[in-house]
Amino acid sequence: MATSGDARQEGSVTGDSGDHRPSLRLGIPARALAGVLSAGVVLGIGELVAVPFGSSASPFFAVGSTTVDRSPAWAREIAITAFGTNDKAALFIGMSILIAVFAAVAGVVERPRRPYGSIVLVVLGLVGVYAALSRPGATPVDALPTIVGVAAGILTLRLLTCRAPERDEAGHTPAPTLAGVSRRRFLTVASTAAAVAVAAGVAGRHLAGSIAGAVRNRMAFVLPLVGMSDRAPAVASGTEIAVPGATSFVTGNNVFYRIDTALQVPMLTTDDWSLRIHGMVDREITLSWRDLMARTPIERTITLTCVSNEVGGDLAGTATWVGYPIKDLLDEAGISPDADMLLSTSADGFTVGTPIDILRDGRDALLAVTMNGEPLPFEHGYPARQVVPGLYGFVSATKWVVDWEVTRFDRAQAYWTRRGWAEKAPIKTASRIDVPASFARVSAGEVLVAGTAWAQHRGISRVEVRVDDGPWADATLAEEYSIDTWRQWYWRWQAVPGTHTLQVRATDKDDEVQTEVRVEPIPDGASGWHTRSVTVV
Ligand SMILES: Nc1nc2c(c(=O)[nH]1)N[C@H]1C(S)=C(S)[C@@H](COP(=O)(O)O)O[C@H]1N2
Ligand SMILES: [Mo]
Repeated sequence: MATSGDARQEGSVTGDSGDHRPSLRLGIPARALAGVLSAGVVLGIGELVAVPFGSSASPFFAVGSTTVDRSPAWAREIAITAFGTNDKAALFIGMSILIAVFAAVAGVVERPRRPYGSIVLVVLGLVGVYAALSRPGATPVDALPTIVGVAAGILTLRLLTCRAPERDEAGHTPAPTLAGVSRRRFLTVASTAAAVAVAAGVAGRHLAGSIAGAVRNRMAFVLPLVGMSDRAPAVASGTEIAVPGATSFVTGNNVFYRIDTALQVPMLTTDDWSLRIHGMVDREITLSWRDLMARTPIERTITLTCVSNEVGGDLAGTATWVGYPIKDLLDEAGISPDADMLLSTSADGFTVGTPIDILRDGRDALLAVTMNGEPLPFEHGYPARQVVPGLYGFVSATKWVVDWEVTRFDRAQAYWTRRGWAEKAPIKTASRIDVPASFARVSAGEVLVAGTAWAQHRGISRVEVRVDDGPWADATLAEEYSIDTWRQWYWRWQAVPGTHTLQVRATDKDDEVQTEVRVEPIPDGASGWHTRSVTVV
């Protein structure tokens, strides 16, 4: 193989050694190829970036769908008559040919100083942006995949067709020209661009496909049937105070707080899912989805709370869950008497350590599969997550859980414990003023002060309110749903003009009064009384 290529000036046309140009011009076919490869990069990168936004944000599929939606009925008739069920394939092939033609032209007309080809790519990109933004339910971020793709495509086109000016022998920097690019360099950049385009496109399609598979799987999910005696009692009207602006007793799935370390929400199907129970057990078991569904589910309404919740914060929510008692599943495996920790792991490797005695003390610790009458939303752990009344989420509520290792606290450490958080963390008694809003202006006279309080698995027995450090007054408690849920309260305040400070504290059913001592969430939860300033006019 000849190795003199670097010294020799290579190119496909017009040798022009007379004017000290370092290399030769690229021929038309090479430039056309450069254009097509750049368009491939636009589409491939666009496909990959579109994954989190759904395929209607992918430049290619957005343009395809918009074409289908906008084409007149007769055109569709013709397409269906001509191509039958291959009409979509025909559309995609047609689009690809059209894009390739424009892209080839773009490559041919690209100039270092006059980037006409880049302009062609921008125009094609605008078509993609227009299509993506006109899909049903589109938001401005749906333009992002096309914009990022076009930027990558322009970069590719310029790398392939333009070369940074080099100094000539006299030391002058020549004006940028449609400068030559050595064949070797062209081939390297071209094959890299092709590889990037294909890899990004394939990866994007694959990820989008597995996401679509998980979405379909969740849509086909059959809610487990819960026996009459295992249903959660309905939320009685007395459980919910009728104060405008108050937090609703049950939190909707779409407004339920979400806390996790997952940059990409795991998208499992029930077929992908299994739960391996191992470690200090009598017999290791792996439950498939079908195995789990063969067990008897129960339904419970339980309030979850995040340890990161600040005093007065809203990282708490109540939902009705259908799930399988964790205790029963552990008993099937047989727990060694020496074990004291259940180390649970999610599909994305997050870990949680939960005291086994708590899981087996009779409380409704669940491996939950539904939330408020639907399959778990993906962000909340589809297809299965833990819910344990009375423990903060980081030590109990593993989402996308796939592995249970029965072990000991002196042998294993979970994700947040390794990062300075507590190893055990029961939920601290808390109370929160929800009404009036922070820094609200209210009229003098009777003002309703209302909120919520929680001490999961102990229950709330009393809530007191005070104004400007005055005497504590008993608030009226809403009916208790159960000791595992929050409890609403209200208090009628005879407000006089001025700026006032409202404070609340709760007492749990162990007669422990919520502590005034303010601590930060780390390591085992915030404490202190929630205080709110209100102006009365
Ligand atoms: N897999 C996984 N599960 C997790 C977490 C996580 O980061 N990854 N975070 C936990 C924490 S800190 C909390 S408070 C709850 C929150 O559950 P939610 O997002 O459904 O409200 O999930 C818990 N389960
Ligand atoms: Mo949390």
